[in-house]
Amino acid sequence: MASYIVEYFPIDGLVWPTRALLSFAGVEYKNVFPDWPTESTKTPFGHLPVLTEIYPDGTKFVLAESGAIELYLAEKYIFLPKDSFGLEDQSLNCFTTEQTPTIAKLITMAEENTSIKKAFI
Ligand SMILES: N[C@@H](CCC(=O)N[C@@H](CS)C(=O)NCC(=O)O)C(=O)O
Repeated sequence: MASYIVEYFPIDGLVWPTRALLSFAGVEYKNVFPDWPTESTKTPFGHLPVLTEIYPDGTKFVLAESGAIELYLAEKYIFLPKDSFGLEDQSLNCFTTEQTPTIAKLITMAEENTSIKKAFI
């Protein structure tokens, strides 16, 4: 069975669904908090979260973008309904996807403002 590294900041932010999916799946994962922004160039798009899947033979698969990570894990660990790409699910998906940039902006604000940061943690 694969194990995982979840790279993000030490807050829930955009990554809580990923951590929740990994917990629900009952798989082993480790949270890693990169030294930011120094390590940003090591990520696929200069942002977090990044998921690394590590197979028993040591090979790795790296995936960025919270939505892609969530869909990958949800599909892999069978949390998606049969009609997961149908009208009803994609209608919900359009709302959650729309909120992602807003949440990312709030997190950037929180990084710059201690009182906002306290509200997140
Ligand atoms: N579309 C990306 C957005 C990622 C994103 O903006 N992440 C923020 C944190 S929530 C980040 O890495 N901020 C630090 C930076 O951009 O330097 C996703 O959904 O994963």
